[in-house]
Amino acid sequence: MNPIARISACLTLLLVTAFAKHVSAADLPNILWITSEDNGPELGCYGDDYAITPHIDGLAEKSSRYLHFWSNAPVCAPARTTIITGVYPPATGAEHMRSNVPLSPKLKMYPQILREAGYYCTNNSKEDYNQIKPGQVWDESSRKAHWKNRKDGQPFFAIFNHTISHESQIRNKIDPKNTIHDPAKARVRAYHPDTPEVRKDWAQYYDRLTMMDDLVGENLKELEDAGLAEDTIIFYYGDHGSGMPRSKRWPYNSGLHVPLIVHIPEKFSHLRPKEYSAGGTSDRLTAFIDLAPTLLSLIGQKPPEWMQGHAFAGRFDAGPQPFIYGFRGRMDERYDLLRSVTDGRYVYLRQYMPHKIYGQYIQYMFQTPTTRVWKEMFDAGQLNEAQSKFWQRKPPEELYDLHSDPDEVNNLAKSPEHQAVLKKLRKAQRDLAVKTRDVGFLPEDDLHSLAEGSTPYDVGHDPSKYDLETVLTTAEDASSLSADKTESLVRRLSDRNRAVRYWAALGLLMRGEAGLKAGHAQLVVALKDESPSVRVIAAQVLAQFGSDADNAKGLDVLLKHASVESNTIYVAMLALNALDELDGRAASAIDQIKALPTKSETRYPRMDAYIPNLKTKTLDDLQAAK
Ligand SMILES: [Ca+2]
Ligand SMILES: [Ca+2]
Repeated sequence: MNPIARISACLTLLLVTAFAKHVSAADLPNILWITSEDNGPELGCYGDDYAITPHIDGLAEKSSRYLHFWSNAPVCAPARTTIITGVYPPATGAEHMRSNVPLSPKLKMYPQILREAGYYCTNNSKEDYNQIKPGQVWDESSRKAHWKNRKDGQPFFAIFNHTISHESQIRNKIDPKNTIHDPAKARVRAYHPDTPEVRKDWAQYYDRLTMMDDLVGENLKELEDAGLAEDTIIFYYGDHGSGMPRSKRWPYNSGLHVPLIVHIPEKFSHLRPKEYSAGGTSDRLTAFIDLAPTLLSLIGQKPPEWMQGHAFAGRFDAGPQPFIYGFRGRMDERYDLLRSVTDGRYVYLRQYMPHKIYGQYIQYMFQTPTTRVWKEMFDAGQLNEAQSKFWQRKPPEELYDLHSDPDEVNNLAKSPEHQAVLKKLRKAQRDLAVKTRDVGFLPEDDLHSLAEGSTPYDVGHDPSKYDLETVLTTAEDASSLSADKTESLVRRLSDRNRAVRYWAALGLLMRGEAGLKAGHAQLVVALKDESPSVRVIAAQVLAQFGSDADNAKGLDVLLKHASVESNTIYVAMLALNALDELDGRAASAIDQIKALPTKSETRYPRMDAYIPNLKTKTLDDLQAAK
């Protein structure tokens, strides 16, 4: 070999070695995520004097604490689904609590990408994803999953999720030795009544947070004892707001704002975001949608184009963003649809189903004493305006100023001096729906029938199958409640797009007697629509607001669609919700409702309780009224 060739070969070898060293396992950070269930920033380090959380506070002292971090969804499964895919569940059809939707082959779950990069990935242990896993996602996902089981020298990504703070733990029996918070000193939120039951639930919630904090302390100690503290990036966060009613399940700040503490040790200081300082805060707007891209950025990988969030640390830090977003679809057995957005100070909500009350009866939610006493006091006329709102119908738009109104009870949507910020946030919310191809505007049954042989995400991204702009505009016109739109909604009952017809029928339902009067003839025709969702909504309008003859026609259609044996579960849930909303106007059908099946041959994993719950509540109301 001549000298030049020899030098060149040496250089190549050096470069290869240097590159290999650059990506070697030893240089990749371990990443530990400690997460806790159903808790907002009710922690000492977030300035909550009532909270006793020394371990998390200690972690915050050497980390960066995020002031505006949203979980995107206010409830477990859709929130966790956002994280695992890095795609908004409204774009993948996985927004409904709960569901079981196939993942587009164009997408991956982020641990698959980490594992390809050499990481040992463990989840201990809750998954609760609304998307079906595409093959192996974790090296281990179980109560035994632990970074300790990795191969020598292998970098790890490990999650430990603490369920001790979950909604169910607020209302169960607690060991007296753990009841350390005095209910008399709890802060009762402006939307709740101030009663002993409500104070007790808030106090037990804080007791559970202290117990959760001890477990976080154990996770941190374990890491230190293994000598890994300087090699490991740590995230601590809550999975959505507190399990108290109107936090969990509601995409207000009270349901979406969660703590996020990020510790990046000195060894990886090059991965810290600009504003990082130990013991300091970050006022960047960040959310669950950003977690997967941030993880990839921290291990030096460019996040794929299909991920819909922004890395907020690491090599591909995308910089500060102007907004963060929230959403709510079906909650257990109850349909609803709304979207929210904040710029950090103002929170905007767009209600697409304003005819439904906020506090629709969800069997699981009503197990909490606060929910029950709150509803009883409303029924007895004992609540003030802010406390009553949860049991009433919704306005199409809401706007809250977190500076002057942290409990979000003073709606500024009609305030003249807030119209500029309202318009800004309204546009941001709409822009996101268009940009991410939100398929939440399709009835759940249509979503799945359209996606047969494909996936909801792929349907949503195919303009020939989903005319988002037209459907969204109809949903906006319907839910605006504006009388000016009634006539055009009647016309759209015969549109060729079935989702447009669905929103047209819903728009008439939202307008009650006026809707029926304007579209009576077209609603009768719609009882034979090719779309079962359109048939059900048209039947509800007739049965709820029509003459006795209309009522009989409507009930007949609803009862046929409420059978889960002869319809999909989505159609059956829609029809049962309609029957429940009819109350006394369904009284003549009580025996037929009793005879409705609760099981079908088709399996719907994760949804077993919903049909029985709907049937029970519908019949309980009818019996009580007798
Ligand atoms: Ca949760
Ligand atoms: Ca009812």
